[in-house]
Amino acid sequence: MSLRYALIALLTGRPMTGYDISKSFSRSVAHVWHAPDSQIYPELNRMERDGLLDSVEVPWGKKGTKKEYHVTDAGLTTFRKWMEAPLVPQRQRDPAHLKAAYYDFAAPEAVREQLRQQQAYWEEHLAMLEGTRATLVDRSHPTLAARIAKLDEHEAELTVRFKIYAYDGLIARARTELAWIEDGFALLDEMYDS
Ligand code: VNL
Repeated sequence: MSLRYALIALLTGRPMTGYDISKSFSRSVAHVWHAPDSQIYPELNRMERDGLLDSVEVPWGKKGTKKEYHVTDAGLTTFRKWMEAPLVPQRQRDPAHLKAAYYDFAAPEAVREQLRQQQAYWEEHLAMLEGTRATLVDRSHPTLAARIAKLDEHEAELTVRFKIYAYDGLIARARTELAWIEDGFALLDEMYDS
């Protein structure tokens, strides 16, 4: 359900074709709400059917056209209502933590390998988040740059600061995951002699 809010959020920046949405989404909103293209395209259709988005045909290639989506007034109202509604806390649901509680059922080498894979993932993810954050700070992120082009400086500052705030939360989490993985290696070393 939140995917539609994530898509409205993106499209409040500027109207986009489905292809632009998919490309831009993966470099921005996906960091806070991951979704594959296989969910995005059908959701855009449903959102247009439900009146949250509207589309116009824009030229594409030599003779073709493409749908460019924009947020309708109804879409913006729906989004604002959701933004101001109470936040429902998401209960814990992470296989890494489920497994961690029962790693006594697995061979230590298998555990070590999974910790290594998790570590590689989080290191890469952290670097990506920090890189993206830097493009928000200097306002060079293309999605953000297009969004703030039509804003005055005070509005632009507000837009940018909240985005940086969101990334600071993601970066802090990634660092915590990495420290926790280190603790996992230390626990293996302590409990199994090699
Ligand atoms: C936007 C731009 C969002 C860059 C982002 O992440 C981002 C935006 C939530 O303008 O919607 O990294």
